[in-house]
Amino acid sequence: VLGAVLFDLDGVITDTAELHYQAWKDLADELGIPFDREHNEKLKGVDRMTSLKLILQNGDRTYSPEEMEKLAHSKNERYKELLTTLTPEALLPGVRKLLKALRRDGIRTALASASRNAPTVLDRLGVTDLFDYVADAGAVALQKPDAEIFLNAAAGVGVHPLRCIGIEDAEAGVISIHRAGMPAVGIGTTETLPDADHHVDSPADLTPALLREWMN
Ligand code: B16
Ligand code: MG
Repeated sequence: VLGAVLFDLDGVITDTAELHYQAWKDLADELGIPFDREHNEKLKGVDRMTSLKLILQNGDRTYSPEEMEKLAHSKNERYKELLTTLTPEALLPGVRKLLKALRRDGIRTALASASRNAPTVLDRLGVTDLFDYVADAGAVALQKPDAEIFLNAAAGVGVHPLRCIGIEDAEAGVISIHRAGMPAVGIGTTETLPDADHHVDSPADLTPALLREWMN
């Protein structure tokens, strides 16, 4: 029986990847490090400090932990500036409808995002009150593909992991869902997300009935 649906944020609820890209690109340009959209794909679902390390790898010098903290901070300030441009129009198609339908059916909803800015993003999109719980990415010790964030989200809504289903657009997130013992719905294809149990092009293709069916 389906008790809760656990959502990833970027690529599932909205496409913040483009804003992350612009913020990282500004930083990489300042440092004279090559960085493009293709490289940005590798940062999806990856936490802030790990993303920074992946970018700095393409530079020709090393950075102290203090310098890296500063760089991560400066990227985040830029990202937060860009977040002020976000409006409910940036919600991916079908998301609000799905969240409302789940609520009507008494199915709990939680967010399992690696982003520490997730609460701000939900506010800007106007969907904060449609989530029963938002996992705190800052309190998670082990990032995706570890199970921790999805287990934390399940605990937050008080539903046993075996009664939860996860929705992801990144392979690391799909693995994370599986490690938490849940079926994984991939927003993508069998090529981009080979491990997902079910694939859809967009959240608009999802209904409570379909998600219930996939629990069995
Ligand atoms: P922040 P998700 C992830 O969100 C993004 O995909 C990833 O690109 C980003 O670096 C990460 O959040 C951390 O974000 O810097 O805001 O804490 O896909 O897990 O919702
Ligand atoms: Mg994602």
